[in-house]
Amino acid sequence: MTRTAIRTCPLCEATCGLAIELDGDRVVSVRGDGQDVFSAGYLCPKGALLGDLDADPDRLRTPRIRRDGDLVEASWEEAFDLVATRLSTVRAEHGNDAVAIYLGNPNAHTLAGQLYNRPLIKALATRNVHSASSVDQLPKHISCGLLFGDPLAIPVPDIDRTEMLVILGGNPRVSNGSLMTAPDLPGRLTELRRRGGRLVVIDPKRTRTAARADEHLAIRPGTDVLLLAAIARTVFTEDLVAIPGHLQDHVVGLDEVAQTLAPFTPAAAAPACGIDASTIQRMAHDLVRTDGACVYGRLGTTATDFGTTTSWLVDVVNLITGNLDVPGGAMFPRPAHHRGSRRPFRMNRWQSRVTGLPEAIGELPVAGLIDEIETPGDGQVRALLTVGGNPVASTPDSERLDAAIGSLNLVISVDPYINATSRHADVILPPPATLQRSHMDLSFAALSVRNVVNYSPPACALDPGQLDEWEILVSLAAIATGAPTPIDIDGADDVVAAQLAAGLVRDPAAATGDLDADALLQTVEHRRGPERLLDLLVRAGPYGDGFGAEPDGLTLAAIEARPHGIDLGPLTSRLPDALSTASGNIEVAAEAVLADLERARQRCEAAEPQGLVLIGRRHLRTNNSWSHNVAALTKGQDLCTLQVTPGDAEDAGLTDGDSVTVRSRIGSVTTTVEICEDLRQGVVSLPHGFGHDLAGVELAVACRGGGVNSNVLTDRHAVDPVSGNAVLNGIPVELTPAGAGDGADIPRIGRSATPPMRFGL
Ligand SMILES: Nc1nc2c(c(=O)[nH]1)N[C@H]1C(S)=C(S)[C@@H](COP(=O)(O)OP(=O)(O)OC[C@H]3O[C@@H](n4cnc5c(=O)[nH]c(N)nc54)[C@H](O)[C@@H]3O)O[C@H]1N2
Ligand SMILES: Nc1nc2c(c(=O)[nH]1)N[C@H]1C(S)=C(S)[C@@H](COP(=O)(O)OP(=O)(O)OC[C@H]3O[C@@H](n4cnc5c(=O)[nH]c(N)nc54)[C@H](O)[C@@H]3O)O[C@H]1N2
Ligand code: SF4
Ligand SMILES: [Mo]
Repeated sequence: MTRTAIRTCPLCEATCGLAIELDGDRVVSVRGDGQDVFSAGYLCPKGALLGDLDADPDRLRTPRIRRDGDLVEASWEEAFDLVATRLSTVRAEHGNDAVAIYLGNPNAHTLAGQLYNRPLIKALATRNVHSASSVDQLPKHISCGLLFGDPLAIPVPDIDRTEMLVILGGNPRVSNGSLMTAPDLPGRLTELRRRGGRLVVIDPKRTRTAARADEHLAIRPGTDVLLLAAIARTVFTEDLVAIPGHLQDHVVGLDEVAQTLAPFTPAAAAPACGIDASTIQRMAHDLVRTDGACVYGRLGTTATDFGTTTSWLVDVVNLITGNLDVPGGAMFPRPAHHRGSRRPFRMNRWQSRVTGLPEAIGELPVAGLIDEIETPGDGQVRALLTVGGNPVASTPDSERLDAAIGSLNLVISVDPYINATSRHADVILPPPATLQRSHMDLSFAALSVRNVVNYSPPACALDPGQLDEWEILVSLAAIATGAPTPIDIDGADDVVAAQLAAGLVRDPAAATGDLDADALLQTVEHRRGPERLLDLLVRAGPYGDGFGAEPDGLTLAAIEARPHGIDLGPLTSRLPDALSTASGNIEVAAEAVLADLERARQRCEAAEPQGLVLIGRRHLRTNNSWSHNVAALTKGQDLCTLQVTPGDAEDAGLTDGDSVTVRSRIGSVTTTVEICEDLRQGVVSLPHGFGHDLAGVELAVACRGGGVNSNVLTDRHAVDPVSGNAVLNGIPVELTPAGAGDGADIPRIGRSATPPMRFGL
C-alpha cells in the first residue's frame, strides 16, 4: 500500500508543492501537487529527484568523529561530548572570537536553520559569524537597509501583474528565481509576454531566460551600475521623475542623488557597458511610461565589484520611475509569520580583525575568513563550525581556504555529507533526510510574489535514536552556554521558546494583546521544537489569531489543516508603514552609496578593459555544491566545462573539447572547452560548486563526475567595498591550452584599489 505526502520542496526558493508517493519510507514517485495554491503542479528535475537525494548512500545517517586521523562512526553522545570538550578548550585558550561559524545556503531552506541558528550564534558569542550571504545577496540587504531601514525588506517583482520586467544578472528559467519566490517562473515569464508585457534581460550571456525575452542586452560584466546610473540620470534630467502618489511625502534626499548622478550621461556609460546610449534612454522612457514596470537584479548584480550600489540603483530606478510599492512594480510581501519590528538599519558596528571588512546584519564577510585564520594575534580564529555550508567550494581563494581550515584546532560540521569542507571536520553531525523533517518557509515567504503560507509535517519518522536538525542546533547552543552533556534538549528548547515569547511581548508590532510571555507559552504548550516557535510567530503575525483576540485568524493548526497551502492574496502596497528608517521616510541619499558612485564614475572614464573575464552559471539539474552525487540528476554529463566564444577560443588556440588551463591572479584550474555562441565576446563561463575529488571526500558519484572548483580562481581581496561581498563575476583570466606555460601578469580587480567604506568613522 502506498501513501501520498503533500510537501513543499525545500531545494530552492520557488517553494513548489510536491505530491510524494511513498511505500513505507521509500519514495515511489514525486509529482507536482496540482492542488498547491501557489505552484499548481509545477516541479523541476531537482524536485522530481528529491527521493534520490534522500536515498543517497553517501548521505550520513550517524555522526562521525575523528579518531587516529579517520572520520569514524560514533554515537550522538560521543559526538556531543567531543564537541563540548574541544570547544571549551579552544574558547578557554583563545577566547570566544576564536570560534568562527559559517552558515550555508540550506539554512534558508530548513526550519532548524531559520529558527535555531540565532540562539546558536548568541550562545557562541563570537564576532566571527559568516554566511553564504556574503557570497550572494548581502549587498541587497544593505541597500534595502539604507533605503528602507530594514535589511530584510526586499521588494520583489509583482511578476503576475507587471507589464515590463527588466532582469539584470538573473537566469530564472534555470535558477527558478531568487530574491523572488515564484513557483513556475518559466510559466510566469511566458504568461507575462502572452498578456502583452515586455521582458528585457541584461546579461553577458544569452541565457535560457534571455533567449525567450523581447530584448537581450549583452552587457559587459560588472557595469550594471553604470547602466542603471545612466537610466536614473535620464529620468532626473528629462524631468520624468514620477514618485508614486502615496510616497511623495516620504522620500528624502532625491536632489542629492540627482546631483551625484549628473556625470552618468548615457553617452558616458554606453562604451563601458557595451549598450548604446539610445537604448539606455529608451529603457528609461519605457520604465516611466509603462504602467507597472519593474527592474530586478540578481546574482550577476550582487556578486560584483559594485554589488551594493547596483542593488541600491535597482530600487532607486523603481522608485523614480513610479514603480515602487505599486501593483505591477516592485512590492513588499507580507508573510504570515511575525517578522519583528526593526530598529533603523546600522552596519559596520564591528569589523573583521585583519581585513577591516564591515559587519552587516550581524555578520562579517566570509572573504575575510582566510586572513582571520592565518594571521596570529588576539582573536585569531582557531575553530570553525559550519552549518549546512561548504565554504571550500563556495567562497573565494578556495585552495588557500582549504589549507587554512586544515590548520585549525577544531572543525565541526552540521552536514549530511563528507565533502570538500567537512572532510576537515573533527565532528560531523548529520541532519536527517528532508522527508524526515517538517518544513515551512519563513525566509522565502518574505520574498514571495504572492502572499502564501504552507506547512509540511515530516513525511517519514526519524530513525531510532536519530536527532532532528533543530535538536542538533539547540544542543550545540546549549553546549556553547556551558550546559552539561548529555544535553537536556527539551530544557534547552524551553529557553529558546521563552526568549521568543518575551521578545514578542516587548514588540509593539506583534499581536500579543495584554498577554505576558508565560501566557503566550501556555497557549502553545502542547507543542515543542520548531512547531512551538512557528505557532507563536503565526499567531502574533499580521494574519494571526492574536492568541484568541481574532478567533478567525491564523494559527499553525489552521495552516496544518490546509496541506496545499493558504493563499493570502496578491501583494499590496505596504509603504510608508513598512519603513524602519530613523526619519520614517525612504532615505535615498545614503552616504556610503553616494561615495561609491564616485568610484563608479572613475570606472566609466577608465579605458576599456582588455582580456577575458570569467562569470559563473547554474544548471537546471544541480544545486550549488551538493547535488552532484545523485547520478540521475547529473546524468553522467560533464557540466563543468569552460564555455568560450568561437572567437575567443580561436585567439587562445582552442577548439571544442580541448583541455584548457584557466589562470587568474590567484590560481589556475584545468578543464574542458565548450564552444558557446551565447556569450559576449571576451567573457568565459565556468559553474561553481564542482571539484569534489579531494582526499577524504565521501561522494562516490560526484568524485567520479569530474569538474573543478571555480573559486580556486576568485580573489579574497576582490570585494564590493561597501558590503565586503565577494566578487564572483567578472574575474580577469587567461586561457592556455593545458600543458602550455604560465600566463602573463593578470590585473587585480576590486578592493585592492579602494579601501572598504567606513561607516560613522
Ligand atoms: N538549478 C539551480 N537553481 C538554483 C541554484 C543552483 O545551483 N542550481 N542556486 C540557487 C542559488 S543559491 C541562487 S543565489 C540563485 C541564483 O539565481 P540567479 O541569479 O537567477 O542565477 P544565476 O544563474 O547565478 O544567474 C546570474 C546571471 O548573471 C549573469 N551575469 C554574470 N555577471 C554579470 C554582470 O556583471 N551583469 C549582468 N547583468 N549579468 C551578469 C550570468 O550570466 C547569469 O546568467 O539560484 C538558485 N537556484
Ligand atoms: N564562483 C562562484 N561561487 C559561488 C557562487 C557563484 O555563482 N559563483 N554562488 C554563491 C551562492 S549564490 C551561494 S548561496 C553559495 C552557497 O554556498 P554554501 O551554502 O557554502 O554551499 P552549498 O553548496 O549550498 O552547500 C551547502 C552545504 O549544506 C549541506 N546541506 C544540504 N542540505 C542540508 C541540510 O538540510 N542541513 C544541513 N545542515 N546541511 C545541508 C551540503 O551537504 C553542503 O555541504 O555559493 C556561492 N559561491
Ligand atoms: S523549482 Fe525549486 S522548489 Fe520547485 S521543484 Fe524545483 S527545486 Fe523544488
Ligand atoms: Mo545563493
